[in-house]
Amino acid sequence: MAYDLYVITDETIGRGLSHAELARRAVAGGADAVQLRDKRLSGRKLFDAASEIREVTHDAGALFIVNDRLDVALAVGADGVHLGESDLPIGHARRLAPPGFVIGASVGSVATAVRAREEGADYVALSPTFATGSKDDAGPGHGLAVLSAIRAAVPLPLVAIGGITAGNVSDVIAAGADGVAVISAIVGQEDVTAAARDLRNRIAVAKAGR
Ligand code: TZP
Ligand code: MG
Repeated sequence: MAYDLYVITDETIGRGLSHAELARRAVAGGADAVQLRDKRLSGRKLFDAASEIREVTHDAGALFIVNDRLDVALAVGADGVHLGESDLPIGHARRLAPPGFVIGASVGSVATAVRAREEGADYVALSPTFATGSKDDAGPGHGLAVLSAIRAAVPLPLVAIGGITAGNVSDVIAAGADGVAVISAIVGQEDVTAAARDLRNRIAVAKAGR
């Protein structure tokens, strides 16, 4: 499972593009994973958007993760769900999910990352790694020292989320992240595909130099 470039769709940042169109442009630029995230949508509207993205990611061979909603993820045949502290407990989601279904967890420390693994998470995301304007309640960034500490303590794929840009992605990879999850650095750019391709290349170069 590759999480190198993990793009989160957000229509409020996406310059008028739909979730599915953002996903289409992101995977055209090499995104390995796409997460549908929309706190505004009803279950039905989220299901409709998720169904469209399911097709896009399936055709591209990219991973598809739904934020918050295990029910929607299961209903559309997504690859997984991303859960935070205010969502379903990981262990309960695990018991409802079929074998091979990916459960990702937002964490903010080594202790919460260790717990997420014990409960059955498949990857952990340090949230937020840096301060971000894309999530109202994100709080201050935890920073690269916490990222590296989680890397050393938790043998799971580690994703950095929050405030990742073309300017800092190399440092994030060097600090031990397996991948980066981004909104504004890709979804907020005029050319989503070119921005994805650029970030993907920077990640590959940084990994080669580790
Ligand atoms: N979860 C933690 S930070 C964040 C989410 C969804 C927002 C990331 O957006 P950006 O624009 O890449 O900082
Ligand atoms: Mg959540």
